Amino acid sequence: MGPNVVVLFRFLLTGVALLLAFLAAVAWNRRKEAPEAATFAVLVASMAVYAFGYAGELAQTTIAGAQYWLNVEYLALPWAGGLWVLAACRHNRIKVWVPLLFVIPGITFAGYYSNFHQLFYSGPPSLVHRGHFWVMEVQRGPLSTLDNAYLMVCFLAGAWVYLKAFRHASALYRKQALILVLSSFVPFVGYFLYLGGLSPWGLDITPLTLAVTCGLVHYGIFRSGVFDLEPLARTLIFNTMRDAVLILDPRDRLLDFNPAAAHLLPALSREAVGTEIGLLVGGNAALGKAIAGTENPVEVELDNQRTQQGSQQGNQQAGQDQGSSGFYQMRTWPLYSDSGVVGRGRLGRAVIFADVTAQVQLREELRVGAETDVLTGVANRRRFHQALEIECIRFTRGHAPFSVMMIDLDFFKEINDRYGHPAGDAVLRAIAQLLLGCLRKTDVLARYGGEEFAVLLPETRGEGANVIAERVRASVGGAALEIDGQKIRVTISVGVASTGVDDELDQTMLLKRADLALYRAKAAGRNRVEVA
Ligand code: GH3
Ligand code: MG
Ligand code: MG
Repeated sequence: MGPNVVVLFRFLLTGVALLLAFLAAVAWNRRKEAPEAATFAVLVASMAVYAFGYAGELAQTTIAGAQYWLNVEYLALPWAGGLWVLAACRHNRIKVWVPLLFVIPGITFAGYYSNFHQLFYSGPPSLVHRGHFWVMEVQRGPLSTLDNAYLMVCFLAGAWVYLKAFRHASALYRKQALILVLSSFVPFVGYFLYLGGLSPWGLDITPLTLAVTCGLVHYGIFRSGVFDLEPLARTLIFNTMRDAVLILDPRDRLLDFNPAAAHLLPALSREAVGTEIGLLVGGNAALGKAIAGTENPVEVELDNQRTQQGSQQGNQQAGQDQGSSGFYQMRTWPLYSDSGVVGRGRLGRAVIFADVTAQVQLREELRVGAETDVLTGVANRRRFHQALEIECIRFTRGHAPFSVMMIDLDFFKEINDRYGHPAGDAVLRAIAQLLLGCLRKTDVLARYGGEEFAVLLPETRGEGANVIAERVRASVGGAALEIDGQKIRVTISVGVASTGVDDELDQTMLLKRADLALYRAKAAGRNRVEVA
């Protein structure tokens, strides 16, 4: 039974040593991605030496043999504390002066191997049989005590750094940060038990606890992206910035996002981390395409959660437009590791959405404004000519016939003279509304000049246009407009021109014909329709 426990424990230690060596190699391989990975690799490698040396020590039954393996352990042991603190600091982007961390290890290392003036061990070691084990018993000198104390202080300092990171970590990194906090306490507890004589048979269980720590950190590296943990300042900016940011890995899987992004894209959640972004925004094909595409920057339209959720932000759009959406300028940036060599160590990319809704709305307002008559709100002369141009193209392609009407108010000067210019303006507005009421949605009513309107009637032949013109004339002529409490009557004269069947279309000629017809209507006594 006895030897079995010894064999089992040594077997365990050797396994731990091999596992640590493997973890060290893995971390070393990732040193380009994260500066702390190299430090971590050296730390883990030193722990492997420690565990390996201890496994050797426990197999010995002579002082000389045990001493030999203790010497192997001490190659690594003094440096562990400094390495642990350095890895923690590098990990959290805390600047430290590296030599400072290794002053005491340097002294204790030299002290151990020289045992100068018996400062490390005050007397010769002895081998005692305890439980199933032969264990070295040493008489600690001041340097040995310093060595132990420094290791403990370092374990605590590392734990403190990780605890601080945990407190500032974004919600997404809480889990990783917690793993690191816990893992940094485990070896401390093990070492404390050993020094306090509380470990079974007085065995040094530190190598075992270290294996637990390294295993947890290993889990962090492979499963939770511990080395991708954001530094504190960057996390703060990331969390409070108004632009929505997604971080994607090289295979477009979601790694992280900020609160603004969660606000914008409800599909984002902690559970969604690791899922391909295309699947997450599957409902919005345009967005998925934009994210996957190479165009940069690109403008995307997204349902605006803020406006949909109601008016707590006082957004005026919310009331009038339920399905209101926002416009976002999307940019993507490749992300590189801190070692920063472009083309190497690419970690993924950031996708940033800047809210440009206000700019897009302004642009739209300017566009509409450039085409609208200020007084009446109907199209202006410019818009009329655009619409006419398009209709002409349609006509020459497919011979879709259309008509135009030129409308002029009769004796409008007298209205101005009698009721005043503001009342004249009100009459113009009222007439515009009357005309709109007589027309189809596809017709284009424009204020063409002072008291002159033009109407484009798509897909309308001469006969149809005459009917509409007559309806319009009768409607205006029969109406008594209520302006400032007074009833005002106005009549209009209308000139109509239409495209013929085999016409060579001349836009200017068509308008001129309508104008001539209008002139004839005026000459024939006004309040009339004349056809070109
Ligand atoms: P008719 O067309 O029947 O020959 O007579 P008219 O009095 O309408 O003819 P004219 O073209 O000589 O007068 C047009 C008037 O329309 C002159 C101008 O004061 C008025 N007018 C033009 N633009 C505006 C405007 O924006 N507001 C107001 N209130 N009046 C305008
Ligand atoms: Mg007139
Ligand atoms: Mg006129």
